[in-house]
Amino acid sequence: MDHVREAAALKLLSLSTEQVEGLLVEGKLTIGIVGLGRIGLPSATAFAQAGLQVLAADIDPNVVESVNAGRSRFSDEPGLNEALAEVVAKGKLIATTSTASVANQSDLIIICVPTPIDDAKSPDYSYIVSAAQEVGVSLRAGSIVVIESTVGPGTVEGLVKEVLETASGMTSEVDFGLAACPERSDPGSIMKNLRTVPRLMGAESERTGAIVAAIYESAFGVRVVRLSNPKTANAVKLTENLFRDVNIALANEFALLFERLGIDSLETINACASKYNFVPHYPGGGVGGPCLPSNSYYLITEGMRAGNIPYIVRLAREINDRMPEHVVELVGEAMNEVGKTIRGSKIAILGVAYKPNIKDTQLTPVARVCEKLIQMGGILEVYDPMFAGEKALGFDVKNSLEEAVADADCIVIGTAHKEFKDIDMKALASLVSGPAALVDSRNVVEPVAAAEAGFSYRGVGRPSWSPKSEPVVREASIESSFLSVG
Ligand code: SAJ
Repeated sequence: MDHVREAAALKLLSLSTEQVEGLLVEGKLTIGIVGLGRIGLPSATAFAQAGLQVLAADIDPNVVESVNAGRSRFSDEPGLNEALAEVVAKGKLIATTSTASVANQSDLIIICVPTPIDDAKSPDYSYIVSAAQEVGVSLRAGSIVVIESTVGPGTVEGLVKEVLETASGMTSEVDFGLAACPERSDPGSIMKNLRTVPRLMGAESERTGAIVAAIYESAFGVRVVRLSNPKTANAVKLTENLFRDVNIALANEFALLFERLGIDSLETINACASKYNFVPHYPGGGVGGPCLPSNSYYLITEGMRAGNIPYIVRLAREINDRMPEHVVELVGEAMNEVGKTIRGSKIAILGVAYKPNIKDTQLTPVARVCEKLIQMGGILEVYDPMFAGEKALGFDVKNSLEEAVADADCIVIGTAHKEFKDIDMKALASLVSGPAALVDSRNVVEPVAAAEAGFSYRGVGRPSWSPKSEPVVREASIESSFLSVG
């Protein structure tokens, strides 16, 4: 092992936590961030706001240029733009396309690059491998590497460590430290979450763990939950996301059943929430975003390797992935009720983002709804306040709701943006080519109000209403109970 490799000005790995805390107070630690995405950029900004020097790398030169100009592309992250402009102006955050220079000049290097899944639904770790490769080549002895990207349990101790050791010619926990500190921030409130949500951290050694914990606690003022090793930290991260995906699937399954029993699943969920140990999750048009639709497959992949498939996790994916088709079924039904068919009809889509008040369509379930409706001959107009006047999902997004719904035969609510919360149903009904259908895939509008305004109303897990304000019990049909056993 060539220990002659250039040593870091200060060998972070060999310092006591007291020494580290001293350097933190003096702002004498350099933090390297690799990947300036929705997690990396706010993290870089927050570390710089904590008085630390931050060097940040991104493969996209446009991203680097805008960051060095103090501009962020995440207009939907409250507090980020102002904070970024401030720390860049102070010279506390410098961006570059050179991962090598960041690795070579930083004491703690944090990798937060995407970990998507490929078409075969297997984890695609190519971004994290190339980042680890580039960091490894320029890593200085004594530095510590932290993985914030979400990965399968064992990937940090396995694949990532191997790449770092091979590229650097050094040994983890001898020449450099390695830890996992999976991000837990909610897109749309990341700057706040960074300073309020306790962090998870598992390191390859107690020493590295203590140093990394000291840095995160000092920089963000949050508690660090120490786990016994990186794979456990990653398992915790996946557990909390899959807990969510599985409970959403349960809510969706109940919703499909309750639609047939004429029971309002929202009423049931709100009543259940009166019990102390019930965690409400809500049915809807599906599960989107860069996290939940992919995270399950990290665990399923590890499970298959270990000969123990997490069936509930896999089934939950199946249930949630079928919800867009159910929304299309509701569109067909509601339109039939007003004597219309999807083919040749104008359908207004309100909201394409994968969740409310965010400018992000990654793996949005609305895309599948649109695709299917177009295949069935529907003519779509789209309005989303986060993309007004811009392109999203290949659509020219209208500048206003009114523009999108004008003369529509059907309205589909795809995302529960706050702008849609208080829509005046009667005013809306005056704009459409009545009688029209309204399908709410996100429980935004009041069913009765929609029916009283003359819409044929359908909602996921909600009682259906005809335009004459009469409740409609949906007919049982085999294909809808797609998981009917036996
Ligand atoms: N959804 C439902 N019903 C619900 C909640 C959500 O259908 O009751 C849908 C949403 O509409 C959306 C999808 O699920 O399409 C994901 O929504 P989300 O609120 O989970 O949003 P993400 O994916 O942006 O954030 C999740 C969060 N995880 C947890 O809350 C456990 C966030 O805290 C994580 O940091 C993030 O994943 C991540 O990066 O892993």
